[in-house]
Amino acid sequence: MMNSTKTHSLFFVCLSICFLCFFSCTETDDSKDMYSLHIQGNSSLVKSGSSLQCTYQMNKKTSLDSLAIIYDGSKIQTIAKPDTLFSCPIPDSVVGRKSISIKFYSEGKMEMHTKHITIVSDVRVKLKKTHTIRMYNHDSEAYTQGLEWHNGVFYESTGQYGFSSVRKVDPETGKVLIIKKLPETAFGEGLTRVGDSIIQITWKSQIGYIYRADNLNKIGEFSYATEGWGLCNDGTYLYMSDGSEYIYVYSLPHITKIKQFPVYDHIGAVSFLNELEFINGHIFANIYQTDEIVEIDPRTGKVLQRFDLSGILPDNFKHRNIDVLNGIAYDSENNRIFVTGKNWPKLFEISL
Ligand SMILES: [Ca+2]
Repeated sequence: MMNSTKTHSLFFVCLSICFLCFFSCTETDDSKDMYSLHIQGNSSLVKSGSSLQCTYQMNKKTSLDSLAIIYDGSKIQTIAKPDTLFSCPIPDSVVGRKSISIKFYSEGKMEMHTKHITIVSDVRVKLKKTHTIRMYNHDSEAYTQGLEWHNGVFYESTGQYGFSSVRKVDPETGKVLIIKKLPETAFGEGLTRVGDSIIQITWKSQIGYIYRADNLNKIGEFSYATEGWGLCNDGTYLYMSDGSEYIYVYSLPHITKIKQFPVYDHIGAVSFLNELEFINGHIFANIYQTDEIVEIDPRTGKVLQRFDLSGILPDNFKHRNIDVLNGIAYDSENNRIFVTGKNWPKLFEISL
């Protein structure tokens, strides 16, 4: 027969186990989120400068003192004793994927919930037709990948393995004044002039070349991590495209990557950004495989205007090797814009 002391001990051990189990279960309940956050509407299509309607649900009986709204890492607003439906103001700034976090403050505790949203441009862009002002000759064997105007001549980069080059071209005749061939392994892409130098990038070899602008003698090389498509500069930064919706920003003169930003219109991301040109504070980009050029604000990534160049090359100049529109150049002294295409026999001055 079990003595009464042992019976009592066993009883207390069992009681203790039940007690511990109860409190550990209660602790698990305590760790459950006090709040749930919901964003109303389409979080993948939030207009820059608009307001996002948010709601929260209280999963535990508590007293909410205030909440703070954190947008893209910065606090933008605090609301005391908020209603369950509240507005999150979206700053009129940079487009793309952003985070929005809500910090709930209640009874000395803070709980944060984060959602990801996509900010599109608030600028509703319509396709605008361009007009040809003048037509020039262009080398119909130049697979144009980069075009720039400086001091009365065009600087041009051409592509294709075994045929890539950098060249200086007389605008009036289309005659090639100086040409330097690239290695067989390099596929020439975007090109831009910085001071007395011409900078050219290549498609997949992640190597860029630097030349003297006067004689196109190579004076340096540099590397980068993406594909190289288009290139332009504003005197302080180089802007590079890689066929995606991103533009990569490099500092000058040492070509060091600073950042990248995505380009969006009012519908979504604008990808296949190709040849670039910097004109009056904005970046102009060919959209690969289309007859369109977009105008981009480099401070926000928003598309400001969209231009339709379809039909610019008359049918009687088309031949079997004609490829897509590519190449934008700007003569800032005379405010002239030029465009051409891959293997196009003509080059055009246009008005936007
Ligand atoms: Ca250009």
